[in-house]
Amino acid sequence: MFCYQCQEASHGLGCEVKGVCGKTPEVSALQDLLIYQLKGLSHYTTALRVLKIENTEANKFITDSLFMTITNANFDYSRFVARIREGFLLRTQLKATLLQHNVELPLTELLSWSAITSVEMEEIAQYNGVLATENEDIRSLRELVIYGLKGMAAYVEHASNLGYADNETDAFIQRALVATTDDNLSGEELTALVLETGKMGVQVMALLDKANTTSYGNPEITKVNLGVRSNPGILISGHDLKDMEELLRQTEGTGVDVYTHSEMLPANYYPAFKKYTHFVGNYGGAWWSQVTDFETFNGVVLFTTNCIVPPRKSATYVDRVYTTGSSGFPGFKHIAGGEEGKPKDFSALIKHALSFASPTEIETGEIIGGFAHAQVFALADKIVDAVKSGAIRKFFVMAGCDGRMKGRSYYTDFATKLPKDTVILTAGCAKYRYNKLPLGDIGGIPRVLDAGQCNDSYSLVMIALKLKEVFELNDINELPIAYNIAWYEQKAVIVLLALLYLGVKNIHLGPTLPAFLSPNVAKVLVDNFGIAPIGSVDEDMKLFLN
Ligand code: SF4
Ligand code: SF3
Repeated sequence: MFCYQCQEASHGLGCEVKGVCGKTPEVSALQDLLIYQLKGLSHYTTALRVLKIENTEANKFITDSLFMTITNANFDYSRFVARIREGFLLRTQLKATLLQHNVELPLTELLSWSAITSVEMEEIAQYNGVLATENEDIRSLRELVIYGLKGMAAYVEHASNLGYADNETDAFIQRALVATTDDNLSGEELTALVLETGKMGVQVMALLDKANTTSYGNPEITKVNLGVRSNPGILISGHDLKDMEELLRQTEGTGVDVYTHSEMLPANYYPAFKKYTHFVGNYGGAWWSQVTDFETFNGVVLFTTNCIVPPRKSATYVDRVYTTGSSGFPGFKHIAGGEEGKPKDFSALIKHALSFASPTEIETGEIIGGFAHAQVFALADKIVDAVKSGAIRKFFVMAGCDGRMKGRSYYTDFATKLPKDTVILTAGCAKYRYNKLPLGDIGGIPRVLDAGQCNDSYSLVMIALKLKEVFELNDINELPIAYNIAWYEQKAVIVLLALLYLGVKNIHLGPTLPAFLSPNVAKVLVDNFGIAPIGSVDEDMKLFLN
């Protein structure tokens, strides 16, 4: 196997024996093969699009499959085998439609390979993974695009679950996948594609923002309870708000309480979810703390997306964990999507939840969040006054991901050491490094403003653009905003590309730079965008504040 798509890539280079994330070489091979298959399918869908034929089934297959290969989303070998088999059927169908229009694509290996058994699949994967591209710069650019597409696909899936779709995104994703198979594209052309990926990233995040806020209202300032009640509970994790809605609806009146974990915390900020009296609050920390949080939670857990951590051998919670959507893990029960137009059926896990004790309290108190764009715009006058009077000296965008790596204590230390006249703007699970610290407020404005999930980084961009307008600046980089972003998986990649597309410069990225950036590609990012790795807290603090 070879995988270097996330921040945990072994030795900062890539996982070759087994994923640090727990991904087996067999699952890694099938994920590679699925991506290879998606590239082939995209050749067909792109050719069909020239004939003005849109295949919605293929669009969904491609985005959902990309999502399945995101770090920590799906570890289930059998789901990938089934998926690839489905892909073959789809390919036959797409090919037939093209033939009906007298179009036949040349049958290259990419468009004609087949495998019947899973062993054959693994064999074919050996030659078609990441390392199949020999030139390290071209490989780096191709993978940078693909990881951006994976992140984008996740957001597309969430929006589509709420009924918001946009064919332009599908067309782009598939065109970009095709481009990663084109040996004639130069480094410059691929670099342009990287930026175009960022542009589409902005569009997709805007679509998801619209889907979320139209469906559930604008997030509002909310004090989220961290304690527990005495009913049995269901802990919902991941990012899918449609699943959140369904779970709340179906648990109402059953005697089961609902708590959020990790990236589902921002669900607490939405008006439409607040009306449920059995929605208690948030339990535990960021995704990697699940290995202890799930033990003490006692009840049923539902993963709607990443990040799943393979349970330890001693884990007692395995039989009470469920997955749905693109997520999966062998040994966890999977709840498939409802039939066309029908909601998912969570009755089995609700019944299961009733057989457990209530959660063990691991903390008490509240955390505050809900500072997405509409809420911050409502406070704009107050914030602008605070900046003008000097009460707020600088904003620090510290969005992104959290992770297990020891060096991530940097972000806790950084947040702690920031001067009291600075404000942190955050989104994504990175916030767990400092969202429970007593950092206080500036004239009633909390010093940590949490906009929501990683996709809500879009809100942070909206806020920056609003401030640029209010202060009548020409360039977003003239604002008193510094970017100190933490990354882990591919959703952070699309967020980063989106920021680059919007012209944000001098982003500091940590805790380590991506292994998939070759020295030359990293140099392009440094030279053109001023991207830099993090240093020590004290050095960085000095740098940012001068
Ligand atoms: Fe390694 Fe990350 Fe790939 Fe897992 S996803 S195999 S940790 S690089
Ligand atoms: Fe976190 Fe996995 Fe990226 Fe949505 S839950 S930000 S790491």
